[in-house]
Amino acid sequence: MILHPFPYQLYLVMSEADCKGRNFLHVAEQAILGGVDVIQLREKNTDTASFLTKARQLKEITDQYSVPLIINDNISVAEQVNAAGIHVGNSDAAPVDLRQQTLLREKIIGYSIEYLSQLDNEQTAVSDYLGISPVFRTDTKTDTITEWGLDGIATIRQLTEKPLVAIGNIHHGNAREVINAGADCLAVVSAICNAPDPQKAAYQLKNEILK
Ligand code: TZP
Ligand code: MG
Repeated sequence: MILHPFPYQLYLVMSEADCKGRNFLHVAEQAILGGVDVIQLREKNTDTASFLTKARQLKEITDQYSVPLIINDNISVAEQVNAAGIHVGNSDAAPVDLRQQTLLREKIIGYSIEYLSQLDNEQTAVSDYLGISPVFRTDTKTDTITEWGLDGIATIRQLTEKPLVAIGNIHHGNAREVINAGADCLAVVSAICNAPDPQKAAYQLKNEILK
């Protein structure tokens, strides 16, 4: 699937654990009602059977609202739930190989960028969007390499026309400047999953993007 122009602006990345004891399906639904356009299920340290169960549950919610569900780095889960796409990082399955899988050929493939050199590679060429990972340092994911910052987004923006999804410590206080720097879409975990009111948090983020 070639997403041109990129139709999403607010992207929720979540695991059950990210919701810290709250019902993740309820958080997802509230987030959608607040304006989230796309959801990625990113289960780390979870076996495939349990990942699949969660993905099936979440897919019921996302389907109700026609919101695409993206699966982080698990081809089997992505295929079994007929997800809208898959997201991978630099050390995961390669987008070029994913694109060759019959069931993923027409799906969204997202690819996280941690080095500028990745912009020129064939993996970027076959991906539908690039994750700018992370924009700011975050406690949610600490095994990261490059903290891109606003300048990094601006640099990448000049080097590629691929849709850019910014992630890493984005919240409603910095959302506008991340968009101004050149991001097409903002991805968040804690700004929504840990918000007292996930629907309101999504709504406020979306408002900043649309300003
Ligand atoms: N990839 C890069 S940073 C990150 C991921 C999955 C976590 C972002 O979480 P938060 O809570 O929005 O900073
Ligand atoms: Mg990964």
